[in-house]
Parts: sequence; C-alpha cells; structure tokens
Amino acid sequence: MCMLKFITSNEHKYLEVSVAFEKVGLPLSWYRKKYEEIQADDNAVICRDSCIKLGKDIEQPFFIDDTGLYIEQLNGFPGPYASYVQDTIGNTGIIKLASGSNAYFKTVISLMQDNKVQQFTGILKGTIADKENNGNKFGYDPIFIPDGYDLALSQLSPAEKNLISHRGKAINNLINFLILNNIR
Ligand code: ITT
Repeated sequence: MCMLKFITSNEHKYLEVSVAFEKVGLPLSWYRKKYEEIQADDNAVICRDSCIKLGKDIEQPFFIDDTGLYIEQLNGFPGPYASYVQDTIGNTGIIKLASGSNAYFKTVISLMQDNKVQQFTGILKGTIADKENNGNKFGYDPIFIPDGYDLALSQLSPAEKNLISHRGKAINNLINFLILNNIR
C-alpha cells in the first residue's frame, strides 16, 4: 500500500497536520492540490462529496480537511464559506461586523481508504478579537481568541495550537483510527 496522503492546497494546514503526525512517528505525504467544492450548509457534507470525487482519480489512502468558522452574532456566517469570505472582506471586515462575538471553528477530516469514507471532527470555541494580532498569517487565526486564552491563535506555535484546536482534535481522532486499524 502507498503512503498516506493529505490532499490540500493550504500550506498552514499541512504544517499543523505534519507536526501532529511527526509527534507520533507516523509517515505522511503532501499531495498539493486545489479542488472544487459543492455548496452546502454542513461542511461534513461538502467534505464527504469532495473526498468521493477525489477518490476516483487519486490513489488511496488519503484524507482531506474542510474547516469552517461559525460566528454567533452573524447566525453562523461565514460557516462553510470561510474561504470566500477570507478572500473578500477578510479579517478587517469580520472585525467590523462581529468583534467581541462568540464563534467556533469546526474541522471535518474525511479519510478515503478501501473506497470507504470515514469522518473525524473537532471544534474550538472562542471570541472574535477587536484587532488583528501578530504571529502567523493563517486565515482567521489573527482575530480568533480561544476560550481561556488572552492570545490569538496566530500567536501559538503549530504544536501549541494542535493541543487545543479544531484541527488538532480532528487529527487526534484520525490518528487513533489509523493506529487501531494499522493504516500507514
Ligand atoms: P484546501 O485546499 O484544504 O481546501 P482551503 O484554504 O481552501 O484549503 P478550507 O476551505 O477548509 O481550506 O478553509 C477555509 C478558509 O478558512 C481557509 O482559506 C482559511 O482562510 C480559513 N481557515 C481554515 N482553517 C483555519 C484555521 O485553523 N485557522 C484560521 N483560519 C482557518
């Protein structure tokens, strides 16, 4: 069987996931690709659909990550449209609309293996900041203050972020499944 691949166009995502895999000594390769996504309210539905489509062309096993930001004061906006909103109004636009609001990130990871899709989820709750903080430039990280922290997510290292984050939790669930089922 070939090495497990993470399909993503996003280098920040790959960095975080590779740090988590290195920590437990599991091999991982980066399949750098941008793929089209359907529109739906639920990012688990979007992620499953993308996974099945990619499975027609790309050798298994592989997994993908779909992440949304849900802002309470905006009734869950931008949710699964986080990428489009980041590219249009960006962090300054979100601060104007929703500074101080509760919000959460949700990551869904879909693993394709033996033509079957398995999904793993993680959530991180926090608050929208009133300014862009320094540190990494990954999406909404500079304006997201995790519950219980004074720092923005952008000010944590990838390993520190993994300990509390939506993606870190989803990856942990994935890694437990891989180990239990002896998938490499
Ligand atoms: P893929 O190739 O993996 O799809 P993407 O960047 O298009 O990469 P998503 O659609 O899942 O990924 O992510 C939507 C956007 O949400 C993404 O472009 C970032 O701006 C933002 N985002 C995702 N995860 C994030 C995180 O952990 N912290 C901050 N922003 C994040």
